Amino acid sequence: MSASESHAHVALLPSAGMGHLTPFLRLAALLACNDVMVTLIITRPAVSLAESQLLSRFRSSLPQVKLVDLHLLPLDPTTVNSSDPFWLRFEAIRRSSHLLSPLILSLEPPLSAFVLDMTLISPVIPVTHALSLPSFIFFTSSVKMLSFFSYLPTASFSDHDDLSIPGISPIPRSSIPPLLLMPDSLFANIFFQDSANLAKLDGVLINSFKNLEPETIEAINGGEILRKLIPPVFDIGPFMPCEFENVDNGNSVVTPLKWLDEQPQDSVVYVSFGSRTAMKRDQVREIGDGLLKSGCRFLWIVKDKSVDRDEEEEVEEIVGRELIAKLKKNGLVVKTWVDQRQILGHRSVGGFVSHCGWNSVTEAAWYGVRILAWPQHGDQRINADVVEKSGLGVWEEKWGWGQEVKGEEIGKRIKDMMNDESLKKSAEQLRDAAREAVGDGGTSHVALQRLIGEWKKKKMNTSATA
Ligand code: UDP
Ligand code: G50
Repeated sequence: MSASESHAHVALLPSAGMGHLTPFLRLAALLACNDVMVTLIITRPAVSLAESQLLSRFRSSLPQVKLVDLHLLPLDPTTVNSSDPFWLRFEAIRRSSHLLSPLILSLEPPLSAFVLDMTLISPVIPVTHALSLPSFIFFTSSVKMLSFFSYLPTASFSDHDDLSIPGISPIPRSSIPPLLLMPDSLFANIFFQDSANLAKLDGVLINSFKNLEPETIEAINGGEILRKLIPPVFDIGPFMPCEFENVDNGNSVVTPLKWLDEQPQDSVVYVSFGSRTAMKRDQVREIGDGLLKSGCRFLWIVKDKSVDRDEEEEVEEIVGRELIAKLKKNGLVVKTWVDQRQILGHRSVGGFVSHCGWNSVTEAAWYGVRILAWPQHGDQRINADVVEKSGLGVWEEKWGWGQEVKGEEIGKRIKDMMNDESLKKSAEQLRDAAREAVGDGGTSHVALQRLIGEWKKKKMNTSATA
């Protein structure tokens, strides 16, 4: 049997931003380790420096994965109702989708399946269908968000109602991504268009696992309504953070890892709002005040620009010199890109103040680090609910979208979270469940093998009919 007959060959098409690229690269690594041939389609140019750097580390660490470039057509921003650089790039990829066809045809051996980002469904499906290519999405958020994504467009609910989805706990109106309630926004346009095309897919890959979202995974697989709206779901997470993500912060005087090495076990709270959430200056200062008041040791990543953060301003100017001087006694404040994987995996880190981007949630679960959820936008309140219900963390629901929270309250919540022994235990139990899920015979391991088996069959069928 030739290599092309014994292996599945899949192409992956991520969307823009670290929150989409990172899990796609982890998926690529996972598939490559499971004997799948992987071609990764890279859209050029990248939005952030962080993405370009991650890609170059990935390229040298996994040379068996083939990288091909897709050069995007320029996008006229006046034709799009958004100023968010990441959503503009999603739209640019969508408008360049027709360029995929010749690229796919040039790949050898022929593909068994195509795995695209969930923000690219409606423009890419016609391309893959015209080539009779089985098409899957990788949904880079929670299963709960997937249920919401599939169900919202068919739901009728009034201005004040919570959204009831059969089989899962209701989603309060206050948790709906604000941009979805603005019908002309680019986000709402893409969301509703893509959701209507969900049923055309052959399957959905998702970075989640049974114990993290038991109720929702059950409702999707067994429930009458959701099963009809969503193609087969493969819960194959949590994806293991990988070596190629290693960042060398070597030229700073005190690197986060060196500093963490000197702290007692389970004593540090790590504070980060992901790769693209910029905080208002006043809120940054309230967080600083809250950290002081918590009395805890902390590693705080400050970010006040949405793209990258190695901009001109020093952290002293953003936080304020006086406050920084006080903060230095009990913690480390940085604004460079850090390797979150190594931080969450460090023995001295016990808690995580997180915006609940889905990658951060799954990484915290993987390392058993308890979360204080503080969602900022998009899917993050829906994810925060998952965090709370699973026992991975706590969520102060009344901290609303974009509403300033005072230092006093932040400090109290951090202190409570760090002192909560039962929360610490339940987060650690979730870590054990995560490792069991991806281990031999675990639910995610079985789902992955089933998926790869299906891809191989699809491949055989294609050659049989050729
Ligand atoms: N991340 C990191 N270092 C940073 C900021 C973020 O390694 O300084 C990683 C984090 O571990 C996660 C991703 O970037 O894998 C961010 O994705 P997430 O879904 O948590 O949030 P987003 O940035 O998309 O809002
Ligand atoms: C903001 C963002 C990226 C992103 C999300 C944001 C999600 C994920 C769910 O809110 O909410 C999702 C969004 C759009 C879509 C399908 C699924 O078309 O910058 O992923």
